[in-house]
Amino acid sequence: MAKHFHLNTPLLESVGMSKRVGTTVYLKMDNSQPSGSFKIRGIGNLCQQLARKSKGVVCASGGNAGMAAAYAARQMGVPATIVVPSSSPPLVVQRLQDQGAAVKITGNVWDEANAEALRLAETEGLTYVPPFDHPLLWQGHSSMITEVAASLGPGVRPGAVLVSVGGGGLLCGVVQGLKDVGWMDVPIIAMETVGANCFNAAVKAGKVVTLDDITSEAKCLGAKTVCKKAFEYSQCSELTIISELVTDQQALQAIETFLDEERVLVEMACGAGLAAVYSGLVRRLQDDGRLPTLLGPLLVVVCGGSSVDMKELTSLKHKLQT
Ligand code: PLV
Repeated sequence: MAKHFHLNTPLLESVGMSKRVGTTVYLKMDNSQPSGSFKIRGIGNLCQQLARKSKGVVCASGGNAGMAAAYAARQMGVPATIVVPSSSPPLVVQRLQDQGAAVKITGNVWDEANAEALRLAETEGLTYVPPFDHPLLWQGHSSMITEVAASLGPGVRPGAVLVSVGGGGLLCGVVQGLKDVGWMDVPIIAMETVGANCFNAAVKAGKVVTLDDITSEAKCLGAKTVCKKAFEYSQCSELTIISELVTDQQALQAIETFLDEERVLVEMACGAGLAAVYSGLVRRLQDDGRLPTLLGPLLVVVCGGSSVDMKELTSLKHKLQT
């Protein structure tokens, strides 16, 4: 049995992005994880620790946490039930089933699917796998920063890190990783889409708030409430976390540019992060003095995602053009 389920992913220099930002941009290619996203780092870690002897795991997911849970469960020979909201496209259901999981569609948004997953854990005695709110997830996700530190080599550190935020698990993992390697002062740009902006709403309100609804097409960013830890980090004076929003149109455009320039297809959740570069936001933050003029490279976490194929991309284009 392998020690972990995730891979050490490549760190690639992006010529196209570097040109736009005016400093070297490195892409941490977590789209190339076996489950299609970074999620396997944390969920693999959590499943290894909590689900080895389980009679089954249950996870509520916009898609990618479910893919990771299904993948980890299959590796461990444990059955997986994944609860997805009706907003997840059919291709996600198919991919989860192909991964060997039983799929249940409940509710319109992730929070409703999660209530059902918690109920199933209770009534069926299954191990509940949270998609973003658990220290074992953050510990697993932090491995991506340790890998980046090893790839960059001694003496090189990023000028900033760019991530997408859904429920905040990736953000918490990145913060933990930065702490682990002594890069706690490196600013983090935390990106969401308008309509899936629970972190930004919490930062603005000065407390954790619950969104009325998820109106963005970035369904995998669609948690209505950010995890408490992510909010606490946003309030921590030792950290610089810049919370910003892009529109769905900007996220979609970013996916297309990334496909053209890097030859990799990612989903909207990831497009939200990439859009910070392609829409000129990173440059603007520097011009406004909110982000220091980057001396070190910009590290972009390519979180990936399985909720996309050419058909889904075309359908998104139609939806967002009107
Ligand atoms: N997606 C979760 C939560 O959905 C899920 O169930 O798959 N990038 C991608 C490709 C993602 O799938 C997610 C989360 C994120 C970024 C954001 O990560 P988080 O939730 O840890 O902030 C509701």
